[in-house]
Amino acid sequence: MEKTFLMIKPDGVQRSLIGEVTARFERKGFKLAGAKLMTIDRSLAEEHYGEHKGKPFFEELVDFITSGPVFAMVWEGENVISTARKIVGSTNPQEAAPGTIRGDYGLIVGKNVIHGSDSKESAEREIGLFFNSEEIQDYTKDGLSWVY
Ligand code: RTP
Ligand code: MG
Repeated sequence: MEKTFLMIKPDGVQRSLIGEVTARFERKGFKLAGAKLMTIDRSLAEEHYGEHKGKPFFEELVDFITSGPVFAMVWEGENVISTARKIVGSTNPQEAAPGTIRGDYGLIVGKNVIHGSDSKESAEREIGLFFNSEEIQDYTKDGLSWVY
């Protein structure tokens, strides 16, 4: 099953949005396969955002993403990579549609609450950067005959 990497950025953790954000993916029906609160060091930040190296906002982006704890997650489901990007919304919260995470909670592009992998290749790369295989859970939700 397809997996994606989602990460609540330091602004989202500071604003106590972990519950609000994770609830949206749970309600949608996706499955949480891994999660941890962690602080990213500079080298991991530079590797994660390597595609943006040299851009004018790169230093600010690395400063921000290493400024406090993030909540890193792996989510699983059919077509989860592109569907999660729709749930996340446009990069600039001022352009993100209401109903998306960035549209509902974000204010400025540099502090846009959450990261989501943008392709299958990015998802695999980012999951590998942030999680060991033992930290990814493989489980099913069948057999819940006591939930209705
Ligand atoms: P992300 O990687 O964090 O999920 O965001 P994204 O795909 O929607 O956007 P991306 O182009 O990958 O940009 C990465 C992050 O860099 C910051 N940014 N600042 N000041 C600017 O013009 C600017 N452009 C991008 C944003 O925080 C964006 O999420
Ligand atoms: Mg991106």
